[in-house]
Amino acid sequence: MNLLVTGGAGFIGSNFVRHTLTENPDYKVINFDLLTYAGNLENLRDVESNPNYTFVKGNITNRELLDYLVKKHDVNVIVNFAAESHVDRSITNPDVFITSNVQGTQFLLNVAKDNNIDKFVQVSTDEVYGSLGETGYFTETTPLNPNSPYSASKAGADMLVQSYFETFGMNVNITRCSNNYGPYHFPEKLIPLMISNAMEGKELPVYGDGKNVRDWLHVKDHCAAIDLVIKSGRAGEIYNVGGHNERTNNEIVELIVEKLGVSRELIKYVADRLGHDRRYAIDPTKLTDELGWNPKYTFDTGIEETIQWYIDNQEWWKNIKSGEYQNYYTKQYGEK
Ligand code: NAD
Ligand code: TDX
Repeated sequence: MNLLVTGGAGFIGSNFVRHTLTENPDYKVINFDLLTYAGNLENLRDVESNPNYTFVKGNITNRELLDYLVKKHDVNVIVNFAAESHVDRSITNPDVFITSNVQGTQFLLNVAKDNNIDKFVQVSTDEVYGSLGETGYFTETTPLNPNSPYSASKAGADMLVQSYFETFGMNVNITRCSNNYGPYHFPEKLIPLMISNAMEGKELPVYGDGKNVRDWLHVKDHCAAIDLVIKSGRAGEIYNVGGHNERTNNEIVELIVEKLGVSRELIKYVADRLGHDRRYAIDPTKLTDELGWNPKYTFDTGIEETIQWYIDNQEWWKNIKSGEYQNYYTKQYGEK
């Protein structure tokens, strides 16, 4: 199998590239990534000399380059991770979310269609379903109801993917996963932001009342789910991915404070995110029943391992935090 993985230098993509090269030694992986602020080749230092791995820098809106690569490497499967992924950035600068997430997906779909690719997997998100009340779960038939420019762009992409199944009979799958955590998570997102800030003795900014709920899944369990969908997902189907690990943001931040042994005084309640979704929770029954997927990590072991990874890999996140990130941080949180 020759896999074109787009966005493979980001958080989930890099974990997926590593997973694939390890679990499927007969696959070839072409990692195609623009290396935006979120793309980082340091995430893949350990695999770069693997003969089954190739990296190409490029934009998923570059049809000619994609077409050339698909032909050159005889690609049979495309997995699309490439996207602008941070909700807060989509509130301050939505334009690039439409270009990369919507238009980029459509360009990729066309390249896949023109080259008769065997399968196209779109890595989507539970955020396309919008927000839940205190009870209930998102299933694959929950209507799309996105609330942020980010989730709206992902929902738009999902609809394009489905349209290529209905209109052109392309073999597509969409995965909609809940919040991931784990190694190489960019420190703008809640968990790595709180771990790294706590280690630096910085304030821990909690939006609103901190009672918003997210459903956390270890990134390696997500990668295993995508692997299964590539191998056995039924054409045209959507698969929700989640491990029933709901936590309020307050619980997450308090856990990090406790595990790192820092002062609770660092926790600071700040202005709420605009359009802040209250609760996400995934029902993964279809993935479990049809494809036999089950998460391997409990949240307790996963978060313990993740905190330890950030303790052991301070150079990785300090490099990120010392660059352009500082401008972002000051704009977002009003301090350095
Ligand atoms: P990330 O921001 O860490 O990585 C995104 C990667 O895509 C980066 O390497 C970036 O350089 C690349 N990229 C961005 N625009 C590109 C373009 N135009 N052309 C080529 N490459 C481009 O994001 P992530 O958290 O790893 O998320 C990956 C995917 O998974 C996204 O599609 C996201 O919507 C989805 N997702 C994320 C989560 C989560 O909790 N992080 C949950 C469910 C789904
Ligand atoms: O500084 C913060 N303070 C805070 O209270 C940040 C960055 C976040 N939060 C809150 C907002 C959310 O309720 O924490 C929660 C999680 O926030 P993020 O880490 O930004 O994740 P979220 O908005 O839930 O989106 C994530 O999950 C779904 C990913 O970033 C998306 O790419 C994915 O689709």
